[in-house]
Amino acid sequence: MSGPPTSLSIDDARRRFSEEISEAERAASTRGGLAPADVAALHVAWLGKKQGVLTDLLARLREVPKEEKAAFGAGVNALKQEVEATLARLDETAQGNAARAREAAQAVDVSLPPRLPAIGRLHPLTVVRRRIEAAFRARGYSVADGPEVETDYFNFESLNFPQEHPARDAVDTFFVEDGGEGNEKLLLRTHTSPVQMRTMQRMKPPIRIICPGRVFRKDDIDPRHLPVFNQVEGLAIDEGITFADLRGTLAAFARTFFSGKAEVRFSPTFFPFVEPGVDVAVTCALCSGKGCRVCSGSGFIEIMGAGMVHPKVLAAGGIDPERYTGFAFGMGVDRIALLLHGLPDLRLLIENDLRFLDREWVSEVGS
Ligand code: 2U9
Repeated sequence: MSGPPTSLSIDDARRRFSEEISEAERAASTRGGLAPADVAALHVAWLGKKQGVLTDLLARLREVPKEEKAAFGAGVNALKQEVEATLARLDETAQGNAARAREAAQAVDVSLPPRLPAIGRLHPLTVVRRRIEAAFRARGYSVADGPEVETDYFNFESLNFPQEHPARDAVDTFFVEDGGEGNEKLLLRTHTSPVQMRTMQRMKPPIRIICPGRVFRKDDIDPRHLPVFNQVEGLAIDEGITFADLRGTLAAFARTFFSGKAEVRFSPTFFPFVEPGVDVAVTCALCSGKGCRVCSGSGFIEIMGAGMVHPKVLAAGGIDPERYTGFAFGMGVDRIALLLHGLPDLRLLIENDLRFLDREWVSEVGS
């Protein structure tokens, strides 16, 4: 707009009005059409009491020669009515445009994917424990559970630990309370073996169970030791079970859990609750047995202990050692997670650092 066209004739003003409307409509076309404010601005410019074009035209009536006054006045009034009618129509359109714009701004896009809550993921220890459980469940084992606070009897005595065994000392074991005169010592279980003993006392053979759970030992914390860690132990008892069954079972587990080509290697060792006892090494999952830094070049990694259940332990479990035999094994879940994922430090598993926990811990090994 180029200033108020005060010197215009009525026809010029009419032309000018339609030009200004076209101009305003063009300018508004990219933002969804005329807005109520555009129409209000035209209203002020054309019909405004102070400087509106039509008010000015009417004011010029004074300057018009007497004989033309009537025609001029009628002409201005006719134009004023046209302007009012046009602006009223445009205002209606503009109100409609505004309503549509408001609706569009409030519209919900139902096709947008939802913002999902952060639900977290399984802890690497849970992933490893569940895979161990699945490997044994597939071979007919069931999962047994038991108390974390145990008696000396179930944790040591019934498992053939001699009275003077160092593990029975307060240096190695967390004792909960003395129990007082005549009462049994209570302690935090140092292995899940008491679960097997309790199961033996409750059930008749055949028994095939695995016992996952937390265990407690008074170890100083370092990259390879935590005072609270996780084990899975297992027990199979039936008539005629031999060391060959132990070997076959653990070899099958190694092939399921680590790799179809994994082999097991046994070396003799001693545990009070088994005879003979063995340390069990499995083909290194990282180098497939070629030898690497993790397996110290040997191609094998020790991940389990095992053995044939000691006759005294069978007897303590109420099972006739003349009729039944069995094997048992145990492994540390934390240590296996450490090996599988190449973790430098066990403490990563318990520090709850989300940068560590927010990774996908589904093992690629043997899956
Ligand atoms: C009963 C009879 C026998 C369970 C066994 C091991 C060998 C063993 C260790 C592996 C690493 C513990 O986590 S670890 O430090 N376990 O070497 N455990 S045989 O033997 C049993 C258990 C219960 C009634």
